[in-house]
Amino acid sequence: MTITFYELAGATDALRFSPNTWRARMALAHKGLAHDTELCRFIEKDKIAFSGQKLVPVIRDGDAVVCDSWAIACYLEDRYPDRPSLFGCDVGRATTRFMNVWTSTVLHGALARLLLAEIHANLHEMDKAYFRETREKRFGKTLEQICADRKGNLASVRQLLAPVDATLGQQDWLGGDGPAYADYLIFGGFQWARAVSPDALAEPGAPLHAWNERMLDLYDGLGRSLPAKNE
Ligand SMILES: N[C@@H](CCC(=O)N[C@@H](CS)C(=O)NCC(=O)O)C(=O)O
Repeated sequence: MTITFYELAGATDALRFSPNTWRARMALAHKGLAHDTELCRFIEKDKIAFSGQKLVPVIRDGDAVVCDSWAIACYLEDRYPDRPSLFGCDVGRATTRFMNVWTSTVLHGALARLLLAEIHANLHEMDKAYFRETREKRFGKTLEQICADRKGNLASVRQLLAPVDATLGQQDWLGGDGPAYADYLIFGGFQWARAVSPDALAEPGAPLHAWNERMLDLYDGLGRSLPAKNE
């Protein structure tokens, strides 16, 4: 039985910019699970109505419907225990849960201030009005105001990533000897930026930069299937 994976795309089908769906896509690849992909744009909520909510990623695996990237990672780990582990052990799952909350709130919040205007420019026409309206309501400012201080916003993201860079100076992967879900959490943010931003999040020569190149090489270069804006 094949898993169906529901995810977002932008102006083109190849423009899979969503950080949360990248987490799930990398988790599926880590587990070596074949899947079909169904693309939805923001306003195509009817395509995921069966899940009872309005956000992606969603997976359907036989009778199971799972939404939310963290719930999907935990589902895959528990449903496919004989495949490579995403967390290593229960302590690994518990500490990775902290990273899930940190990336989803602190890191993604800072990345949103850096990227929102560029995301808007790279959306499918059908999504542009919806995206502008919902994000401007959320932030209480126009997209242009949110993203006005581009240099400052990039500096804030780099400052937040400094401890990640320091960690990767001591070990090749956040998962230790090999990639794990902790790596996919940070990588989701990098893919979000790769899709739309001319700025590189990591400075050339930094451990974080070398790590991102290793991440892009995983699973036959899965991450590189997303065209980069800054190459
Ligand atoms: N906590 C959820 C967040 C999911 C989420 O915010 N997904 C975004 C794409 S990255 C979405 O579907 N947005 C649709 C919308 O804003 O209408 C997760 O980690 O899966």
